[in-house]
Amino acid sequence: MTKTPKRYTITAALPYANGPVHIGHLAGVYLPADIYVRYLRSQNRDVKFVCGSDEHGVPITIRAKKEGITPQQAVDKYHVLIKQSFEDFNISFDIYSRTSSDTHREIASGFFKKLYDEGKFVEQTSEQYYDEKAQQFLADRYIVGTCPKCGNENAYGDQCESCGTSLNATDLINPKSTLSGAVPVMRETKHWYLPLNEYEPWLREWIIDGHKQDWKTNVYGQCKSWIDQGLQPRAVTRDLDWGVPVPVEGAEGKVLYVWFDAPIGYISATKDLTPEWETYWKDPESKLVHFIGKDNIVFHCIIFPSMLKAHGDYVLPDNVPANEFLNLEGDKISTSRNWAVWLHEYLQDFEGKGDVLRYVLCANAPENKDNDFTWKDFQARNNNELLAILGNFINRAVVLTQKYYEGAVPTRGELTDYDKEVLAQLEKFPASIADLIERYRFRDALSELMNLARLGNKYLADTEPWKLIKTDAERVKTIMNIALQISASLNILMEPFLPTAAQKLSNMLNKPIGKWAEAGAADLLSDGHVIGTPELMFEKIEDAAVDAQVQKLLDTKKANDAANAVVEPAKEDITFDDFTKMDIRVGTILEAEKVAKTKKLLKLKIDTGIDQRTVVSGIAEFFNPEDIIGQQVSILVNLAPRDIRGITSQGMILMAEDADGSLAFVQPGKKLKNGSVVR
Ligand code: B3M
Ligand code: ZN
Repeated sequence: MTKTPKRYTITAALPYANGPVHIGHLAGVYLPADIYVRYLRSQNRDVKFVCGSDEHGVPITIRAKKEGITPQQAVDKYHVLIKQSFEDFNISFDIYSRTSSDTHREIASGFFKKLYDEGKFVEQTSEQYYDEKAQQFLADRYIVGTCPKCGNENAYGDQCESCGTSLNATDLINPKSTLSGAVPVMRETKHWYLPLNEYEPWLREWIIDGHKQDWKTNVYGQCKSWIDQGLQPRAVTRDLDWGVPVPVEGAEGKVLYVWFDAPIGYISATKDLTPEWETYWKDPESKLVHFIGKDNIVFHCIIFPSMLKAHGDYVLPDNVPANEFLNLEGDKISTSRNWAVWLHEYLQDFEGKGDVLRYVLCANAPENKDNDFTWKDFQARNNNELLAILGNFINRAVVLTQKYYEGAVPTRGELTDYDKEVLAQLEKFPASIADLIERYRFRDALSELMNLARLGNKYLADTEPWKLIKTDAERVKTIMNIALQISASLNILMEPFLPTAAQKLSNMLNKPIGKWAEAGAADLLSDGHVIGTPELMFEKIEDAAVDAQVQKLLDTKKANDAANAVVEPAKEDITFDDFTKMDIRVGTILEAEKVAKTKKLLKLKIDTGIDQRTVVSGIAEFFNPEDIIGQQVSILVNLAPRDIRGITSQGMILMAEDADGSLAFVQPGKKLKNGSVVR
């Protein structure tokens, strides 16, 4: 057995304060981190859980520009929104700080200054991409191009988000400014570089030799391949006006690279939290764990550790349990395409159901591979698992106790072999769940928790106290006592995953949520203890609720398609005579009805001013017959009559087709006399 660390420093990636957070963030980073921390607290471990907004870098200035506000206004706006979302989902940070704080500026500056003074950087003047139109150097997301590693055409100047590789802007093929679209020119500028190549032997030893066993294969594999490919010096300063100023002479107008300052934000957040911050970061007996998404692996496993190593005072991460990505209904989550379930919107639509999302995202977490979130799965997991397994068991235990014993926990009589077997199984759950959590296998841990609820359900289904009550009331006391003990253990073990539901259960059992070490015991609830009133822990989610969410996504897709639709190319020229051959008039729809056994056809009667005639039109999918009667339309009256489904159609109504394929009438801008000529 490994020794229990003296204390834990747990970090969750600092989200850029450039937009709200979505289910991908929650599933990938904040939920697993929160489960881990809540578990540690239940084990009475000394733990600090730190996070905050990442408020520097190009992602912020780009957002501000898009919204026509200052970077400061942008981070102020999103910091508040993000912080609130985390609170609403019970992510239990000990502090949620921000990198624009004074503490952070001080710590980040000091960090840089120490490395600078000790000659840990290489100062180098080189040619960098510059946008002459925008009069700016093009760092990071200000420049995109093709990734030399994987061919992704939208790789940033510092990283390709497709393959995760960290890049220098000069690595990009066909670089383009995202500020003006211009092809950049080269211009000289001076920067400070962290010579990662010098840290290669050490990284090799620390990661490749040292963490092969305990780091996740996806994390270890990425690190190994980068190290094997050879590491390059990495610039840690930028020519930008938003960020922590570079604290040395001759660096006017330059700031720290956001990926230099942001991870230091973990340290400054800890300083804002506690005067003992240094113990959490400097004492070798502190276990540092970074929860992140896979696109951040290089920064947390290679670059930040090299910075920490260069600094010398700090501990290194013990583990970096990065997750893969969560997709949404088969498509990559994307802020720019609005393809996401935003946390604040979820709670507007599913009030009080934060735990349901926590459950679904953990049960389906992208721990080892990318995974897909679907609303059908969300509904099924709520109805068939949370409600049918966990909720059902608790409900039976609590309701029957109220009914038979007015809420007082009955005394157990002699135990059958089956009772003993169930209690023996119960006793093993805390250790098996703990073991999985300690190894960052939260999905499996949750499924093990549900197995305990299953055990409870099976016990009740097998013993049928509701039948036995008529024939053997003494036996029922034993059964209900055991069911209640299982409930009490569930209460402790579920808390890291489902904190709100756990609080509800605690109220129902009239007992504060105990600590992990107590769970599994057969006597958590003493004889005669009076439990509280039953309430429903979970509610059924109806089809209509998830259908509405799917519809919302379909609408998004439609809007995206329309925005991206390409306009049909122009047809060949025709002569004026060609045009005048067409006799187009304004007419009024007098009658409209569906053509039987067809989906698309309407039979219309039109007053063309010349006559009243029948036209068959393929517009039934877009209009109700009763809605269009009385409308004026344009009609081509000299089109040769055609037989459509046994009806003679005399002419054609002019329609315009929208990007999404929907149709609209081409109508006069004011009411005209029927028969007016269109030319
Ligand atoms: N803000 C990137 C991101 O939100 C970055 C993480 C910083 S962690 C120090 O994906
Ligand atoms: Zn790539």
